[in-house]
Order: sequence, then C-alpha cells, then structure tokens
Amino acid sequence: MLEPHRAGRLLWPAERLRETALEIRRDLITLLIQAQSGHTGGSLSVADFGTALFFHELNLDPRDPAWPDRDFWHFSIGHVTPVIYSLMAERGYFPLTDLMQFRTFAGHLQGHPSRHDTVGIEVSSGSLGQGLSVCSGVAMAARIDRHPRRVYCVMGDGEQQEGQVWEAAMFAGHRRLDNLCAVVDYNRKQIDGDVEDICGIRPLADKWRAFRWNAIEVEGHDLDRILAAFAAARACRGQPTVILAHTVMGKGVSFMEDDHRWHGKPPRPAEGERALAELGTTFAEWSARLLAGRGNAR
Ligand SMILES: Cc1ncc(C[n+]2csc(CCOP(=O)(O)OP(=O)(O)O)c2C)c(N)n1
Repeated sequence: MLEPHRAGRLLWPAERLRETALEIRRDLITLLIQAQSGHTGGSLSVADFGTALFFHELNLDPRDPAWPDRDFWHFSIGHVTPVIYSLMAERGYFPLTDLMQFRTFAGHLQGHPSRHDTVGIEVSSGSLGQGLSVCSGVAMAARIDRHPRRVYCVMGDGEQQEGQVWEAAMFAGHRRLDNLCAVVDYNRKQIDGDVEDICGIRPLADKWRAFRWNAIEVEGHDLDRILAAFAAARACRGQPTVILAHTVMGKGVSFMEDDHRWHGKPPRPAEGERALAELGTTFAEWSARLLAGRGNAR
C-alpha cells in the first residue's frame, strides 16, 4: 500500500506523482474558493515539483514533524500557502478537512506560514529573500553536526531580485554546502507583471554558477525530469545545487496560465467552478471529499 503518511522518503514514481499533483491542484483551488482569499498563480506553478518534493524526495515523518532524522524543507515564497498546505495535508501532517479553514481566525492555516500556528512549519515566511539564509544556516549546522539531513529551499523568480538571496548564495557556494538544494519557481511572472520588465534576472543559471553553485535547468511540469534533477542534486559533491524549474504561472487552469493577475487573487466561485471543471471535479464534490477527510490514508 502506498501510504502518504508513512515516515521516510516515499519515492513515488512519476506516474503516481502526476495523479497526486492533479489532486493537489484540486485541493488548492477548492480551499481558495472557500476562503475567497489567497495566492493562486504561484501555487499552481509549484504544484508539480512540490509534489515531487513531498512524495518522492523528502525524508520526513508527518506524524512526528520534529523527527530528528528529518530533512529540512522551507518555502521562502511563503505566499504560496494554498499549495504548501495542500501538500502537507495530503502527506498526512494534518487532516484534509483543515484545508477548508484556510485563512480563518479559527483555523491553524494562516495566509502565510507561521511556525506558531501550524505544526510542521519550521520557520515562518512571507517576507521574500530570507529563506535561503535560513536554509544555508541549517545546511551548515548539519555539516558541523555530521548529520546526513538534506535541506530544500523553494524560492520565486521575482524573489531573485532580493539582495539577501545572493548573500546566502555566496556563503553556501563558498562553504560547498552540497547538502543544500534550492528550487526556483521560474514562472517569469511576479506580482506586477513580467520579471524581465520589472528587474531582469537573466542569465539566471550563469549568476548561480558564478556563485559556485551547480545549476540545473528543468521543465518544471515534467515529473520525470524533475525527479532526474533532484537525483542529480543528491549526487552532486562539493557544491550546493539550484534547480531552475521553468514553470507557468497558473499551470493547469487555461484562463489563469501565464497571467500575472492571478498572482495574488483567488477565483471567484464561478471562476473556481470553471477551474475545477478543467481539473475534472466540482466544488461540491471536492469540498465534500476534503470535509470527509478522505485522501491521506490511501
Ligand atoms: C520583502 C518583500 N517584499 C515584497 C513582498 C510582496 N510580495 C509578495 S509576493 C511578491 C512577488 C514575488 O514574485 P515571485 O517570487 O515571482 O512569486 P510569484 O509571483 O511567482 O508567486 C511580492 C513582491 C514580500 N512578500 N516580501
């Protein structure tokens, strides 16, 4: 049986990850319709490599989030909580039904990740640019402790404009932190438009290489290639790895794709139904599934 709440790396194959990523997209659209608040576009662009992270790559125990042997994962793009919480719920950190309380005061799933509210969130985030510093520190500490944990940091492409990213990059490259893997959601959009129009980041791979990183470019919705990139990062010695995942903002919902206006708004109920129809379900069906708590005991 493939039990998502099992401790350790799940190592699910790409085919199973594709099915799970579809469910993650249904989850996050449903919780956004329910909350009528939150970030849709980046959540959809992260869904595929996020699923690979949680259901193949990461060594963790969702029932014991403080498990000393765990890998460390951190979303520096804290605004993509719809996908973060969907991944966590499907992996078994908390019941699926909790997703229906996204962004409510009564719930534990706030708009940005808070370590004080949500079990399993190691470090609060939302202020862009800080996550790679956190992760570099954790990776350095693991090396000092001779602990085999790996450290994964998810960043945005707009976030690459933050100076602090490059301070951390310089440190991790200098220290040859090969237990550190960053993933950039390279969807070419940010809150106000095209990244290249606002403050260009090209050539991004060359920049990372100049900071002594192993830079891998990958089609960010191709799960076979994503798994190969994670495997290459794991095999790399003497350098941290950055995976530049070329994605599409709003991926999976035709009228949201490649449109920065979906960065930070939820679908209105009618738009949400159209989105869920494209994903093969309805709000009534999928919210009932979440409220019944089904899914994370497959
Ligand atoms: C330090 C800081 N400045 C500004 C913001 C506001 N903000 C939130 S998301 C965002 C755009 C980020 O772009 P990107 O990393 O490409 O994420 P995406 O739009 O793809 O979700 C901005 C400017 C913030 N959260 N933190």
